[in-house]
Amino acid sequence: RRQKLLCPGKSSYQALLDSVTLSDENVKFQIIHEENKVLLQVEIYEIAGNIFRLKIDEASPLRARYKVPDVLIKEPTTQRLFVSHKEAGILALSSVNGDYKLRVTANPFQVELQSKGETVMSMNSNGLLYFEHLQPPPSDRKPTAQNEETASDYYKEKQEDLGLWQEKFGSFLDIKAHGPSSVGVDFSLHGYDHVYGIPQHTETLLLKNTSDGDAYRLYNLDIFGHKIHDKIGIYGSVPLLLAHKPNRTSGVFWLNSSETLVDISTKAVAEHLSSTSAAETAKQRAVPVTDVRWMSESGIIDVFLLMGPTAFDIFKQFAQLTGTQALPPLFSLGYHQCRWNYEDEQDVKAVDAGFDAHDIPYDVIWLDIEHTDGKRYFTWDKKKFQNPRKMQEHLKKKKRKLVVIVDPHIKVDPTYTLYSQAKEKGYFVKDRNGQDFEGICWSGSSCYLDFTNPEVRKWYADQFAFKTYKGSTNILFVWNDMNEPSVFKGAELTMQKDAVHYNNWEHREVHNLYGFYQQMATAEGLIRRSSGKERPFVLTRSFFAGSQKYGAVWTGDNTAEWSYLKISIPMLLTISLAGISFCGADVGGFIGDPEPELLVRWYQAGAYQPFFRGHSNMESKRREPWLFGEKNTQIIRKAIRERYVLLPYLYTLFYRAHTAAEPVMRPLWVEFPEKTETFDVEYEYMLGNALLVHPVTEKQAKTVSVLLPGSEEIWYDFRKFKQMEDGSTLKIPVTLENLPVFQRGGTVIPLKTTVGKSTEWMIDISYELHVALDTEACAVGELYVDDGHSFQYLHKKQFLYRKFSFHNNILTSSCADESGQYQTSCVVEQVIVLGFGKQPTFVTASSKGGTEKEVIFTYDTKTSALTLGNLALSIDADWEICIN
Ligand code: MIG
Repeated sequence: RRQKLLCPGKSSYQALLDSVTLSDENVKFQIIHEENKVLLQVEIYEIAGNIFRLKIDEASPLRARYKVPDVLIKEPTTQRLFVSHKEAGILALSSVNGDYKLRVTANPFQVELQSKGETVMSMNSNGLLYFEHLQPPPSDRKPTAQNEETASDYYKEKQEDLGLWQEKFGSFLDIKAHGPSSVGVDFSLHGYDHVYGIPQHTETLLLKNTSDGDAYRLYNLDIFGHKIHDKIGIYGSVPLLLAHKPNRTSGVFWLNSSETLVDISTKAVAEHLSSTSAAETAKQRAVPVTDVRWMSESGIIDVFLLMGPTAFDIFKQFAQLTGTQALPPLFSLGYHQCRWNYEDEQDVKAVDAGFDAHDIPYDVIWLDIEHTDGKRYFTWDKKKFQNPRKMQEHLKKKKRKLVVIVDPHIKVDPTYTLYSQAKEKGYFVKDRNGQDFEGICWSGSSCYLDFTNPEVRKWYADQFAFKTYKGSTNILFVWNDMNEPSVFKGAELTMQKDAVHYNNWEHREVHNLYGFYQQMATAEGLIRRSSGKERPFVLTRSFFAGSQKYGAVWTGDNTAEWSYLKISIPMLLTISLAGISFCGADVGGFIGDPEPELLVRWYQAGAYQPFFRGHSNMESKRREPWLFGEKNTQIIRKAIRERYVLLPYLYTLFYRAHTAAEPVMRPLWVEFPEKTETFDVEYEYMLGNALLVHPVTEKQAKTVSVLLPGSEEIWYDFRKFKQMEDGSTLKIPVTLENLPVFQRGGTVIPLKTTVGKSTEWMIDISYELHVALDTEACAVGELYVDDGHSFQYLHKKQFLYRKFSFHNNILTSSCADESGQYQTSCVVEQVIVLGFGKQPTFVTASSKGGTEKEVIFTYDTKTSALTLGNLALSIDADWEICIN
C-alpha cells in the first residue's frame, strides 16, 4: 500500500556522482532522497557472461537489512566497469569489451542499460524507486514538547492506514519489530511487449497487464481449491521475469525472499532516436515498452539484469547464478502412483500387483501423511505398516521404489524424539516473544523447524540416515509438502510474519525461502545416507529460485476439471522458464473425481511432461489406471508405455538441463524466437527441441488446432511418421486414443524398442532412433546414458554421451564427449528415417574397425518412412549406416 501510493513521475532520488568509486569489483555511489535526506548506497556490478547486478541498500542502516543467502551458488565473478564518459549529471560506464553501456543520470536518478547502441532496459525511468529506511520504533523517538501530541496523533493515523509498525490480518496481529522496510523500483523493457516467468500463479504463459487489477504476487501460500486465472501467489515463487522480442531475450532476477508484488504494463512509445532531424522524426514508429514494477516488503534491492541475448543465454545466465537442474535418478522419470492415502501394506502390495496384472509400467508408489504414527514424520503407523522394511523389500524385488511424505511441522509431543530433540536444541522457529512458535497443522499443535539455520539443516539431514529413520531402506525417497509453510489458523494459512528465525530475522524476510531450505536439507540427507553415492529424489511443493538444484516440484492441489488440465500447461512452462525443469501437475486433478475422459486426457498430457504422477485427494474415489473400464485402461496403458519408450530422449533432455540449463519443457517461442505467432502459444509446447506436444484439453474434442511453426520446417506425425502438410495452423482430427505429437525435421530422437515393468527392467532393452529429415535431408540428435542412479557420472565420468547425425544419406554415431565412458551391451536395434525421398537400393552398416554388413530395410512409399531393422549396433561404438 505504501509503495503503491507513489505514482509515476519525477523520482525524488538524486545520484551524488561526486561519491563515485570504482574498483575491480564494482562501481559505487550514493543517492539521496530529496525530502528525507537519507543516503542510499548503490553498487553496480558487471558479472562475466552478460549479467549486470544492481544493489541498493541504506548507506548506514540502523541495523543490517536482510540479504538473501544460499540462493546464489557462489559469489559471481565480476568484471571491471570503465567510466567511458563523465559530464555534469551523467556517468557513463562501459563493459570491458565495450558491448554494454550503462548510463547513470543524476537528477533524477536513473540507470539505462544499452547493448551495442540499443537501449534494452532502464531503471527508475518512471520514478518509482522507493526505499523505506529503517527507523527507531516510535517509543524510542524523543518527542519534543511542542510536537509530542501531534506527532503521536499523526503516527497513530499513519500507522492504522499504512501498517507501518503493526498490521491486522483478520484476527492476526503482525507486529513489525523493525517497522517499515519495503523496497521497490520500476524497470522499463524497451521494445518488449511479451513478458513471462515469475511463477507460481494459475495464469497464462504470457504475463498480463496488471494496470487495472491485482499485481502478480509472489508469496508462497497453501490455497486449497485455488482458482484459475488468479494473480495471488501459490506454493512457490521464482522472482525471475523474462522479456522477449524477435531479436532479443532479456531477464530480470529480483533476489528478494519477502512478500513481493510485480506490476506489469505495456504501452507504445515513440521510437527513441539519437539524432532527431525533422526527416527522422517523421519516420518515428511506435515501439512497445513494458514497465515492470517490483515491490517487496523488506530486504534490499538486489537485482540481476540478464542480457541474453537469446533465451538459451538467459537460462544459462540464471543457472550461472542459481545452479542447474539436478540430474534426476532415472526411476523418477517413470510413472508415479500416488494417493492420499494408500492405506496399509496390503493396499500397497495390491496396487503394485495391479500394475503387473494390467501390464502397465510404473516405478514408484507413494505414501501420504496417513502412513505415519499420528502425523509424526519419520515414523510409521504401527497397525497399518507393521513391517515397512519387508514391504520395501517386496517393492525392491519388483525393481520399484517408495516415496513417503515428510512435512516440516513437528507434532508437539515430548515423547516424539524429533520434537524433544529439536525443542531441546532450540531448532524451532520462535514467536515474537521468543517462545517456540506453535501453529496447527496435520499433527495438531505443531512447531516448525527453522531450516534457515544451517545447523538445523544438518541435523535434519541426519534424520534420513538408515539407522535413524527406522524402517527406511535405500528404495525410500521423499516428498516435502506443506512447506510454504502451511499453518492452519495462521494469517492466510501461513506463518505469522513476526515469527523469528535464526539470527533474529523475522519470518517476513525469509518467507519465500522456507520450502527451498527444507528441500535442500532433505536432498542433502538422502545424499548423505548413501555416503554421497546416490542421487536423491525429493519432491517439494514450495520452491524458490534455485530449487532446481534439489529435485522436483509439482503444482499442488489442482482440481479434477478440464480447465485445470488446460492451465497446467502454461503453469509448467512458466516454472520451466524459471529454471525448474523437473515439474509436473497431479494427473487426474487432486480434488474431486475426474470423468474417465478427463483422466485419460490427463494421462496423455502427463506422459509428455517432466514429472509424471497420478495423485488424488482423500475424498476422491480410487483412481488406479485400471478402474475405468477396459477401453480406458488400454488407452492409459498406451500413454504410460509411450512415456517409458520415450525415456532415453527425456533422460538426455534432463542431462542437457543439468549441464547446459536448457529447459526440458519449453514454450514454442524459445525454439522459434523470431516467429511472433508463437509468442503467446501456451496450449502446446516443445519437449526438447524435437517434439511438439499438443495435449487435448477439451471435452469430446474431435479436432484440435495445432500451430506447426516455421515455414522452412518439416513436421512429422510422431507415431504415423507421415509428413504434415505445410501451413502453419492445422486442424488435426483426434480420437480418444491419440494425443497430437510431432517430430521436427532435422532431429534424431532415441527411444527404447519396448517397455518393461519399470525403468530398472528396461536397462538392457535395445534402442530405436527416429531420424526426421529436414529440408536439406539432414538431422542431428543425442543420447545420454549412465547408470541412472549414482554420482559416478560426475566423479568417475561413467557415462556415454553420443551424437547421431544424418547427412548425405549417411547416419553416423559418434562420441559427443570423449571424457565419458560407460560399459553397456545395449544396442541400437532399429532406425526409422522419416521423410526419406526414395526407396533405397541397398543399405550397409559398418562399425569403426569392423566389417561392413548389409542391412534389411523396408520402405513405406505412402509415408516416406524408411525402416532399418536388426541392426545390433552398439550404442557405445562409432558406426555408420550408408543408404544407397
Ligand atoms: O492439505 O498430505 O498438496 O498432495 O496429498 C492437504 C495430504 C495436505 C496437500 C498436498 C497433497 C497431499 C495432501 N496435502
